[in-house]
Amino acid sequence: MSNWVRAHTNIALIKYWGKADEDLILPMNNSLSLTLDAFYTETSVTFDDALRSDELYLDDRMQDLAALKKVKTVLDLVREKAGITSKAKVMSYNHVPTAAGLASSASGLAALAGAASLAAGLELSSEELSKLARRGSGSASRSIYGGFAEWQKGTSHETSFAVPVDDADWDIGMLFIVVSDNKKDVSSREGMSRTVQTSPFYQGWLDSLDDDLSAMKLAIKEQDIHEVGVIAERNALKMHATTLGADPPFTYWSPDSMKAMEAVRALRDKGYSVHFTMDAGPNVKLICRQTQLEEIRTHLLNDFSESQLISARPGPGLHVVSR
Ligand code: 2P0
Repeated sequence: MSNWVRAHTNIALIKYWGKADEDLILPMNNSLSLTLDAFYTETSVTFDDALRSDELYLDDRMQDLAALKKVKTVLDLVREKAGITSKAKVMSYNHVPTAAGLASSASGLAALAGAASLAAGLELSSEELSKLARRGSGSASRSIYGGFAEWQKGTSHETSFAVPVDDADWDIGMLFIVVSDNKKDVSSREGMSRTVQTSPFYQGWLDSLDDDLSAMKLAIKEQDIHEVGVIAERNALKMHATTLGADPPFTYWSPDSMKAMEAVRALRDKGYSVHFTMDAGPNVKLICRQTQLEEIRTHLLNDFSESQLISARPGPGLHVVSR
């Protein structure tokens, strides 16, 4: 039997930004995402009495202790649940179309939660897997499911997990514009923590979320690509605005991010229903009709190269694969 588990990455349309509990990874707000076919991680875990410490191999390269930190949190929880004391060897492969820094902790930690629980003989429900993945990385809680998923913030480990919203079996797609980044990184973990603690705009972000979330759920139910895009774009811009108010201030935008945003606005002027979202980095992700992905990509080739433009469609949830 194969012990390889695959999880696909997800992009939030209503963003997770800020923790109420940094140890348990309880978020300040609910978030809602679309899982995509284009990027995924495959992972296997082997518990082995002969190992003296946990080992993590990413794309066949052994990782250091810093990279092992999130992984160890998930492994420890699985060991505790299953009554296992042995250390683990974790093998993980990221599948991304370009070497463009799109490797995601969402797919990585979701695949790990699946692979570690499988190796330990635990038969966990999707809800339990979502909680386990969350402890590694918040956004991973949503990658347990295909299509649209909502991470319900909860107030404790037991009540904070994602649930499926819609299988996204309709005319929606995403297009990634991969742009260069010459700036020093602020990790999302550091960025959200600094924003919660110091940005006077953070409360405004929180106050606007219920409206965005309920409008988004209605737009998904009605399969309204225009409204989904409008709400996702305004939600992302509000999230990014909070970082400018932080102390010290920071932004994830690069000049090329703004060039990509302008290209999206120009496509709208041509009549396309296309909007953008951005995460803790300079890449811009377009939300549009799946049936117009290629047409939109062709327009964007005027401003960006082939390798900068990656089309994505809704993808599946966590599943076992043979390798
Ligand atoms: C999201 N991001 O909802 C938001 C939008 C980035 C911007 O989830 O600290 O890597 O491991 O819980 O999950 C990135 O945060 O952070 C993220 P941790 P994670 O997709």
